[in-house]
Amino acid sequence: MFNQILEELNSSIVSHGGHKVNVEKRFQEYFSKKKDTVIRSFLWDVPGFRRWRVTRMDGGEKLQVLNSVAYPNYSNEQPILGIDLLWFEKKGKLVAVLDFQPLIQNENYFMRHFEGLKTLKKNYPDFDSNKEMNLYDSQKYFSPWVLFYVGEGNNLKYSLREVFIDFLDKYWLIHKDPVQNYQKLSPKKIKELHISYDAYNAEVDPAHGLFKSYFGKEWADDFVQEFLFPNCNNRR
Ligand code: BLA
Repeated sequence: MFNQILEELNSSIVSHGGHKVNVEKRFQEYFSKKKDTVIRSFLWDVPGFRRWRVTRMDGGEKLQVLNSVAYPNYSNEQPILGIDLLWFEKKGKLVAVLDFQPLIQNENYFMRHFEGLKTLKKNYPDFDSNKEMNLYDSQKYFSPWVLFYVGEGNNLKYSLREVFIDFLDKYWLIHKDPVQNYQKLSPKKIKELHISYDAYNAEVDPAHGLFKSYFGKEWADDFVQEFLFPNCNNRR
């Protein structure tokens, strides 16, 4: 279900000057103990970003995942791009979360970066499951306009691919045209917030339990701490 969306993501990154960089061997591709599931990860070097990671998990009709996080440079206070798409084909259940993940919950900050996402939220009213967020704290690194769908995947009103393309386009817009006329966060502060983003997510991400069951505890621990959220141990 997500191959096409992954291709859209890759070509969008390339068209913005990105190129693939090497991923450590043990995280590039890893098979489950039963060999029926594979997880592959990619890293991109993209102008304006300090890290852009992409993970695709293929567990057949049990579970498909496309997950990506893009961290802007520490000199840029714009939100972190967060994408988490899960398709449980057997159950017919889709979980789709697309957000500009805010570094702080502040009106002025929202005004600087969220006009585009606000528009999308109006255009896709079905992506409104915010209230059901129970694993994460919706006040921590989620925006009030997070596009969040949980439910039947087969009769979604819109094409997920179109929503995805729209979403990415809006993110590139804030990247190219940052609003200048407000006080910005300092690079030092941005770095601290990126570090606490990783620390928080390494702690709560439901992926960890899932990875443990498929790939074993040791690999799961390493993958979460060293690949997904490598800044998680940098807290002083
Ligand atoms: C939910 N994400 C989930 C769930 C799983 C994953 C298993 C629970 C699904 C369910 O409801 O049954 C899985 N997360 C993954 C995987 C990876 C991962 C496999 O990181 C890594 C490859 N999660 C993110 C990002 C966002 C995010 C970047 O990683 C933000 C856009 C959001 N995932 C997110 C949210 C939920 C979720 C909001 C719903 C959880 C809740 O109800 O609080």
